[in-house]
Amino acid sequence: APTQPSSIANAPQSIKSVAKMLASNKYKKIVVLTGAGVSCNAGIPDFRTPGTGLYDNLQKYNLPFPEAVFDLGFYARNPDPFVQLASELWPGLKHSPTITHSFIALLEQKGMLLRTYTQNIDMLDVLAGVSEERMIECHGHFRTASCTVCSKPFDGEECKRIIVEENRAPSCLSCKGHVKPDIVFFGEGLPDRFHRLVKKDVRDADLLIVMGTSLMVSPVCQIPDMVRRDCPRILFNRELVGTFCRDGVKSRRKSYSNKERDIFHAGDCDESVRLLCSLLDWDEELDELNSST
Ligand code: CNA
Repeated sequence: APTQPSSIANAPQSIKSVAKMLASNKYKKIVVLTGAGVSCNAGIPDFRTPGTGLYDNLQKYNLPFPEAVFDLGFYARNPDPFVQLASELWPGLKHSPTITHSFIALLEQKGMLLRTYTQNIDMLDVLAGVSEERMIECHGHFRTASCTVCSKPFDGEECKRIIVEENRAPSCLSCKGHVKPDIVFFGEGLPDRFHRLVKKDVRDADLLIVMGTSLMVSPVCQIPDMVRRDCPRILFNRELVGTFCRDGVKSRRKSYSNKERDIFHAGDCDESVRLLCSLLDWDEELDELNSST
């Protein structure tokens, strides 16, 4: 008989349990929720990881507080820090989807994905092949732009050119206010699409997979507490976050406590996803998807 690689034989129980669930054919309405952690391996820093996170590396911008870089009031007075940051991190220029992004696209390909909610603004899920229909970019994206004063739309390509090549904030053609890409700043509302779909999605979800987020930003951080009580919750993250519990202890009841329904696997989400896909024999499909991006 073929021998299994030792990494599979020694896979931790948490990953084995998730593999068993995904292999069972029971879960066809998976809701995925991601944050900056899933893009760290693509070379985009997250916010809050001590040392490497963006909030620890903003000294050169001389900000009064780290969040100012995404603050509407501050942008009106001083758009330069955001413009500099955006020109360095503009999506699609330097960064490619990670294994975790491709895993989400694979779930869609297999007909198991109801929706993926990302807090990221890097558009890597789209590049990985997740369809617009299955995707909610909760904090917006860089494809379109508008005026921060009068909300008038501004050409997205022109906004990119001015920020990346001229390193300045574009001016609104009507009111001369500062234009910015349509990513959600602190104090701004989330896109209509989020509000339109979230309530039904959490009701319909049969499995929740959360990856690479500190669950600190509202209202997205509430999603894990909005799914039905009988919806199992999986967390692939470096640290335990939100209301997730460390050890899931299964019970036969219909309504579970978090302790009973949660599975937490600590570590790098790409490594967790890779191991999971090996157990499921999905690794070839995963690699194929990832190398085509
Ligand atoms: P965050 O608060 O920085 O948290 C990131 C989380 O991911 C932390 O819990 C980390 O421990 C964890 N983490 C980091 N690396 C890994 C890894 N390789 N594997 C597993 N877990 C990891 O970021 P959130 O997304 O929770 O915060 C929400 C903000 C961050 C959103 O508004 C985003 O728009 C914003 N953001 C987005 C990007 C991006 O688009 N790539 C980058 C930086 C910040």
